Amino acid sequence: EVTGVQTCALPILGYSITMAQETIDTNCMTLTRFILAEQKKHAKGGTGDLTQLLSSLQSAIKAVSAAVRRAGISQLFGVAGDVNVQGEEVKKLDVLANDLFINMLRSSYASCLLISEENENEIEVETERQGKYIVTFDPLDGSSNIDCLVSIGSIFAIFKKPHEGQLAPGDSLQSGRQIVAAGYALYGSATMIVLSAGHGVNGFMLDPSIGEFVLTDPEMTCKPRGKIYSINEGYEEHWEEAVKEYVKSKKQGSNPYGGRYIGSMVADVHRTLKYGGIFMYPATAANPSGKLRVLYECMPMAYIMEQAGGLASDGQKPILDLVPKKLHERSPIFLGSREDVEDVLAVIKKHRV
Ligand code: AHM
Ligand code: MG
Repeated sequence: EVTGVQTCALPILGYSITMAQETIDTNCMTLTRFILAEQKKHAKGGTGDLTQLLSSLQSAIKAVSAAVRRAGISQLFGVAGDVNVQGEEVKKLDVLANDLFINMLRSSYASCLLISEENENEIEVETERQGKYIVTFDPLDGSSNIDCLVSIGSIFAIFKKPHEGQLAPGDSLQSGRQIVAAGYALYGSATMIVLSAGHGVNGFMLDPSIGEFVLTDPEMTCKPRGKIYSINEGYEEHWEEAVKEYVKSKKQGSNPYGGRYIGSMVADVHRTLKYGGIFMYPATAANPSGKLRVLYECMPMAYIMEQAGGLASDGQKPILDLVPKKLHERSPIFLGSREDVEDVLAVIKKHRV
């Protein structure tokens, strides 16, 4: 006879997960260490000013990254001039990024002139803090993507003051061939700096546990041909015939290219560098010079691409051969895998004869 409640003893399933052991590399190649080593190798007798400058840029980028990561929480989104719950004025993320870049660069004692996308005029560093470098930058590019959490980035190029003595008008309008170092920071699923100082391209990922950028992508190269084209197709009707023909050709045949367009130049260029392919921002009927700015968008990206074995052209000549006449001058741009860029240039040439 069965009395009482029968209980069925189910075994309690217990298990333990062994988390991947966090290993700490006691000899990791941080960006600062890498720059120091590069300077020793390639700039014997250098003053260390570039190292100092790059280290200030790194500080600005770390702070921008931190701000980007908690923008929603700390109410950085929205319009500049908004007032937060404490009644303090809230700075829009791109204004904050600009302030960070300017303040860090100014206090590096290595720069004399700053050209920012956010400032109509160039910023002259106080005489007592001046160094020999001219820095152009877009502190937070991809503004339309900020509020929806899509990847954004910072872009920069470093030039030298072209002469001794006091700054003179036109010092900031140099050819891209004068660039000393350039790169970008991508605030994506991780924060990454991609940098070149004229000896190839290297990528460093921010390790938040130590607050350092660590070399993760050494000697980056852009493959000679990719399988992705990247352009804002919404403007197709307004492109020149050559661009229409080229983009159409990428969609035809049994093996069409994939289309990808994020709308943040840093993210689109970074993907092009990593996977190959082509990124284009051509002229349109309304904007015969395209949209992207020569000094702090086109040139730094062109420098990285050329250093990685790729190409960057305005449709006629290499972007790095341009000499802008105005600070915020724009240029059409076609950049990426060598063969892909050569293809579009061939179509453009065919249409111009
Ligand atoms: P921004 O400097 O106002 O952010 O504009 C630059 C951005 C680039 O990141 C991107 O490549 C391009 O604008 C996208 O423009 P569009 O929306 O016209 O395709
Ligand atoms: Mg921009």
